[in-house]
Amino acid sequence: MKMKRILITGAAGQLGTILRETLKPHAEELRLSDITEITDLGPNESFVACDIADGEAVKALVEGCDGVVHLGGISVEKNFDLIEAANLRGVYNLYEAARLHGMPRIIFASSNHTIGYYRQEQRLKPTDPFKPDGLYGVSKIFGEAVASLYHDKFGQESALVRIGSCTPKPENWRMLSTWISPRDFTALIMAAFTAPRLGCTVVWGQSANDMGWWDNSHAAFLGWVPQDNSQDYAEEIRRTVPRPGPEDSVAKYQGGVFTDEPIHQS
Ligand code: NAI
Ligand code: 15L
Repeated sequence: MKMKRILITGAAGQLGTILRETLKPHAEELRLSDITEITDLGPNESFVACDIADGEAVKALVEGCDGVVHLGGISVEKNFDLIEAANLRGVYNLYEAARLHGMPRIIFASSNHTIGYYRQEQRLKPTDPFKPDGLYGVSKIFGEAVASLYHDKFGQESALVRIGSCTPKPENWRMLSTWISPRDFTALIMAAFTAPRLGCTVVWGQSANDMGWWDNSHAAFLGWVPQDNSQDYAEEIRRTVPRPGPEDSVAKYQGGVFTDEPIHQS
């Protein structure tokens, strides 16, 4: 099924740049938005400059879209003021705008940093308690909570994708567990947009990695079956990337080096 218009917020970023290409065949139009201008627009792309902290601007942005991929915001650990504007106000503005404009399904780019303080030996289900590794992770928990509220109160459907690490291929030892390929992420987005029922569902954003930590069996009803496996790159990583020591945070905690971050001051 081809969608009419998919909105991608944060479209100028790392993931947005990848998904612009992979989502192109699935929509008549991609509405790209960011605070950073995108100038290399393709034939089925349009660009709308928008700070997601600006509620009125977000309302105009969402109008006429039948699906939203919400990537915009702060994507690493930063001070609270920055996170508050982009990730807290931003996600609230998006859900208010969606409520006003027919409740298009939202794919919310949540993160493994909602649970980053779990040890790597642990295996997690979506119902396990949060263990954020910083204010960034806390902001993604807030986003998940807003999505849950708007689902229960208004019926807004969302996929809360706790993305591990989305890159063309895994780049280090930790990513052998956290990696999701762009192909699998794109298929997940389209499954969430097209499934007869989405509800408000947490999905671990991971490929079918032999070394994965997270159980996605609860989300089988979406019909998403990831095709890629970091194992295909394991030998290359063992050969080219030095193995971290067992006491290094990157080998100890699921959130890796994010657990080493201080609370940044404004
Ligand atoms: P990124 O930092 O490359 O892109 C984020 C984009 O959001 C940037 O283009 C930035 O200009 C834009 N942005 C920042 N503040 C904004 C605001 N106030 N209004 C509008 N746009 C704003 O991040 P990346 O890697 O592309 O990640 C995309 C999303 O996925 C983020 O929400 C991130 O938290 C989440 N995520 C990404 C993972 C990954 O592996 N890349 C893993 C887990 C979560
Ligand atoms: C994230 O949430 C970040 O946005 C991304 O830049 C990566 O650091 C990723 O998690 C990760 O944990 O690998």
